[in-house]
Amino acid sequence: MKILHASTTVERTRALLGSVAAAVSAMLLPAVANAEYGLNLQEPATPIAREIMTLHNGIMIACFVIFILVFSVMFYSMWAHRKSRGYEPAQFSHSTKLEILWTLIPTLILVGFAYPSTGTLIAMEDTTESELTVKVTAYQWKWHYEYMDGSGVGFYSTLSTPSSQILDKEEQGENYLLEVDNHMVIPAQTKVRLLITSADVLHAWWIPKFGVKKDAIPGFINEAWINVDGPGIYRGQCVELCGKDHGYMPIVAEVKSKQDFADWLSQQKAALDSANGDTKVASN
Ligand SMILES: [Cu+2]
Repeated sequence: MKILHASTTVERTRALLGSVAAAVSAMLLPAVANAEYGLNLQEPATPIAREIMTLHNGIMIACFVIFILVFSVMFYSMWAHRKSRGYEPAQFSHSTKLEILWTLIPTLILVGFAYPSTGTLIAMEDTTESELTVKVTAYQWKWHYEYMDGSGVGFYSTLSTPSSQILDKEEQGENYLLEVDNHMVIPAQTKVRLLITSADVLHAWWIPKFGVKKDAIPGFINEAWINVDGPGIYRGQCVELCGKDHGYMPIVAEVKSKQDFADWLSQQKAALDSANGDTKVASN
C-alpha cells in the first residue's frame, strides 16, 4: 500500500512538472517566434546594441533557470514535508556549510553577470578613434544637429507629424509622432561620436536600435558613439520628461553609405556657402 502510494506520488510530480514545462514553453515560444509582438528589444543595428541584446538574453535565461530551480525546491519542500503527512522536521538551527554555500554561489553568479556587463559598459564609453563628431543639442521641443568638422553645417530637427493626425481629424500615419522634417544624417560603418547637451531643461537622446540612451543636460556635454551596420532610417524619442511637448520631439537618424554621406555633406556645405555668399551680397 505504501509503495503504491509512493509511485502515484512520483507520477503526480512528473505530471505536475510536465504541465509546468509545457506552460513555460507556451509562454516563451511566441516571444521567440514573433518579434513583431514588441516584447523583445528592438533588432540591434550597432555592435554595442548587439552586445546589450546578448547580455540581456543571457542574463534573462540565467535568471529564469535560477527562478525555476529555487521555486521547484521551495514548492517541493512545502508539499513533500507538510504536517499532514506527519513529516518530522529537522532540529538544527545553524549550518556554517550552508551559509558559506548560499553566500558563495550568488556571489559567483553576480560576478558572472558583472564581468561581461562591465566590458560592454567600458566599450560604450570609449569614444576614441571616432571619424566624425555630431553635436546634439536638445531644446523644448526639438533637436539640433551640428557637424563638428569645421564646416558649420547644422540644422534643427522638428516633429513633422501634422496636427490634424494628433487631433484625430485625420488617420494616423505609419510613423505617427516618430517623423521629423530634417533627419540626422550619418555614414554607415563609421565610428560617429555624439556630443549630447541641452539648451534648456533635461532631455535624453535615445535610438533603441543603436543601443544609445544618453541624458542631455544643460551646461554638460555627454558623450556617446555609434557605428551603424548599414544604411536605413532609425527612429527614437526624447526619454526624459521635459515639458508639455516631451512626446513631440522624436529622433530620426538617416544612415547613408560612406560615399552618399560624403556627397550629402558637401551639398550641405555648398548650400551653406552660397547662403553666406547671398547674405554678404545682400548686406553690401
Ligand atoms: Cu525632451
